[in-house]
Amino acid sequence: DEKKLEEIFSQYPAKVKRNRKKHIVIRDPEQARQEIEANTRTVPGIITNRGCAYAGCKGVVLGPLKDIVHITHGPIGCGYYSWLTRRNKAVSEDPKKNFLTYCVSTDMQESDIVFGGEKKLARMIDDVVEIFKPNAITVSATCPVGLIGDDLNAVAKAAEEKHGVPVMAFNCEGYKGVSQSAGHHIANNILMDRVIGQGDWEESPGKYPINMLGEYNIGGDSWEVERVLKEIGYTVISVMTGDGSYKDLKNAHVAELNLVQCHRSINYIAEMLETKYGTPWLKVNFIGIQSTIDTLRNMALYFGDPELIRKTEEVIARELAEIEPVIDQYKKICEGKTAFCFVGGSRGHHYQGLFAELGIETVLAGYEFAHRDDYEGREIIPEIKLDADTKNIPNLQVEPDQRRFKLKISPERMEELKKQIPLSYYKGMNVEMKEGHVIVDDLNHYETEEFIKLLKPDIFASGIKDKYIVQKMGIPAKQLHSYDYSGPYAGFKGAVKFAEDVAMGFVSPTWNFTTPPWKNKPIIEGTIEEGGCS
Ligand code: CFM
Ligand code: HCA
Repeated sequence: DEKKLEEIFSQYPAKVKRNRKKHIVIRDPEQARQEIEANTRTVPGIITNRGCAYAGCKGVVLGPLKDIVHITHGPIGCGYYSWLTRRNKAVSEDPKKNFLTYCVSTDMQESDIVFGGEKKLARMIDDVVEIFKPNAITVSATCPVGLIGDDLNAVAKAAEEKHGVPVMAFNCEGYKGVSQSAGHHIANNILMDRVIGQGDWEESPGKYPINMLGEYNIGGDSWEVERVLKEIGYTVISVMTGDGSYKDLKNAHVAELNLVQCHRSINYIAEMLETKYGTPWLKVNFIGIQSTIDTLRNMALYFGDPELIRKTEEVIARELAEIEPVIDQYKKICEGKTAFCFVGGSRGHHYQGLFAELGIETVLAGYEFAHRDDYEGREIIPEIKLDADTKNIPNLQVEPDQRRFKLKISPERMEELKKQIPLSYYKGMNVEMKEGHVIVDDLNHYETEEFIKLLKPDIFASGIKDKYIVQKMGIPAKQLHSYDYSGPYAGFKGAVKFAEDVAMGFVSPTWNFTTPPWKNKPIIEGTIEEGGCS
């Protein structure tokens, strides 16, 4: 396998080869540790699937908050191309307080770039307050704003004083980091500083209060998860940020447990909530049937109430009885196939379990922009060297809240629980991958084609940027970002929907009309000369 990898690398210039080698690991469970390089700059000229800091901040973390008007300060392109493409669904009890379908941008022109855009931004905030009366406003900076030096914070502060509405500025210029990941961190800091804890609740209105962090309600995922959680008896205080709101987030401090679905995008808030309010976080995974069951059991164990444990088992049994016969028919189609699973920062891991439940083995997986801890586990965090790109992002330090800090469980019980469930811990993706399987960080289009030729997967799961290239190679491609406009895929019913969509991908007659490259191209190439082969 190493030899075949060398062949792929041999096309690269020496410097690029040295770089890319560090981002690719062939899984060997015998080795105590296998280091992977991650969260570093993409080599210029390489076609990556990564996005920018603005995408991670405004697009991913802030965008789903429905009662806030999100202003993109910059030329129209950044706003337009981040408008509803992520499929984060939301409904509001008050239809006048759901602004997600709007695309609000200052539409900077050449004269604004030359003379500055602050006045235009201030006027836009005035208009937004007057027209929409939102619960809050965010202003996200795009690249040119940082280059010309508009002072977003000053404009936001003045507008906030003028209107009495929270106006939050995010210096998430696209170039602020090596990928979306920088934008997650920038958004996490300000949500923690300016939103969470601003509410006046001192206790939860219901039993077993939880926040769901890193769940963005793509295709309705969080609705399916909430359906089950509410059935069991949990009180969902807030979801960060799918179908979320300023109104809910400001009281997030009353939760007694924080669930972390996507570790990459929100581990900062999870940690800060633990420091500030004494609330532990639990790594959860609602993708896949067994992962959902394990997660529900872990949650029940944390609260430790026999009635909650009983109810959890009752709901699990009922849900399973409903879905098993349906999913079994799709399994028959999927059994024995292989997949590539390459997504942004957490789905590359989470979807492997669901694939396995359908009998599909993931032979290559990776993340666009996750960090080493998402691959190797949180224990390696102290070893990660902070480079200049990372140091560029402010690291918010929080202190225990004098009035509200409360240990939710005793330190002894916490230690006991940590042995059984992933409390304030994430083990990463790599330990779950089998021997010989390939882990690739920041996979690029050249490597995509080469690995497809080498490993011939039956299905390729990733995003819009490579989907069509892969399909033209004769391989069914499944978008795990937008779900190809389907979903939900989370929880019990989501697993069935996923099985149905994947099975449909395999049986589509389309594949009879395309030929994979290895079927019409010889594997060995050479020329025939008189007197023999050479
Ligand atoms: Fe987390 Fe996400 Fe993901 Fe992500 Fe994204 Fe996304 Fe993603 Mo696209 S927050 S890291 S920055 S799970 S938008 S909902 S699908 S790349 S794997
Ligand atoms: C983003 C959003 C994205 C893009 C999806 C894709 C999403 O990174 O800015 O490349 O298919 O999930 O919508 O990740």
